[in-house]
Amino acid sequence: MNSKVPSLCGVYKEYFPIGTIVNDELVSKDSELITKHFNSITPENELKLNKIHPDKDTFIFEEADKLVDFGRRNNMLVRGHVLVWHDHSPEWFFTNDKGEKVSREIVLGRLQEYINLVVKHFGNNIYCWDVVNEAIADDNTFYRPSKWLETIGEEFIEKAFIFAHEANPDIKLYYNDYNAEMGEKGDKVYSLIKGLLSRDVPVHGVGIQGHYDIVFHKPEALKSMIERYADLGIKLQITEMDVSVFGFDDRNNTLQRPTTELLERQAEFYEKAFEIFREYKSVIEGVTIWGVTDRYTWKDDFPVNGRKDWPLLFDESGEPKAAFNSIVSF
Ligand code: 9MR
Repeated sequence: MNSKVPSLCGVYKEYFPIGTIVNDELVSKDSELITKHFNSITPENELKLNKIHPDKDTFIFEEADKLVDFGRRNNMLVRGHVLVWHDHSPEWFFTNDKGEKVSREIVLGRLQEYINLVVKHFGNNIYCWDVVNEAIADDNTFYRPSKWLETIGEEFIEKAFIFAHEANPDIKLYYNDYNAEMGEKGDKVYSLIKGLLSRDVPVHGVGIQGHYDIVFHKPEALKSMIERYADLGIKLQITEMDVSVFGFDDRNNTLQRPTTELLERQAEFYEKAFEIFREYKSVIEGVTIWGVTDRYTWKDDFPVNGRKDWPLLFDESGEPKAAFNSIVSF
């Protein structure tokens, strides 16, 4: 590893923690990069409901425990992702042994039990949780359709926060979503949070996922979003940042290597966004990048399987990219 490369989280020591995702493979292949540059981690998938509680009688904590322990041993903060999500919510949660739908009360009871068990299991080793993820719709309806909404109604959101707070009042509780800073979806997320706060629901922060691309997104949009939430007195984290070199619906691209021009545009995006994050350090409690090197990113399978993308700060061999340099020199 190049010792001349500054530590990213070292550079940001006076600003906010800098995070990345971890999973088994990343920890075994990239632990040097992770421990040098990041002081916060988010298990990528291991804390999701279907991973921890895939069926009624099975609980699997081992995978998540290993990752949380990796964070603890390296003095890192650990973010918990995620307690309630429309995705990865196993069918058994909503049905009985015969496969018939169960009542609202039963689902609420199961949710409370689940949140209580998981939040207590990790205790203060997880300092903040994404309690509810992506509950707001992308279209012109308000809530995203989900089993949670269908069985419990919109109250599932506040109930989840209340259950998590009851399980451990010490930890920070976040609502997490993508495009939460933009357009009509941003307005809906804002009004959801405002409503929760007005009813004294224990929500402490908004996670702006930050899945950007150099075609559609503009870093400047972040400014007004940050100010808006700051006025509510709530904290923010950028929880899943990456910057695709393609437009989000660009399915057909067959580029073998990213061009210098694309990498420079990407670097400019990161530079401007981080300039804004630094300016608002009093509101921003952390910035997490959704990946370590371009060798592994969920964007390789989105929007279509196998289309390579290069959205992160380090290239496939672990060398810092222009994007990295643009956020450590200011
Ligand atoms: O990066 C995650 C990928 O490995 C999983 O297959 C996928 C489904 O569980 O989730 C990805 O992470 C998502 C995160 O949990 C929530 N926001 C969107 C992220 C990218 O899809």
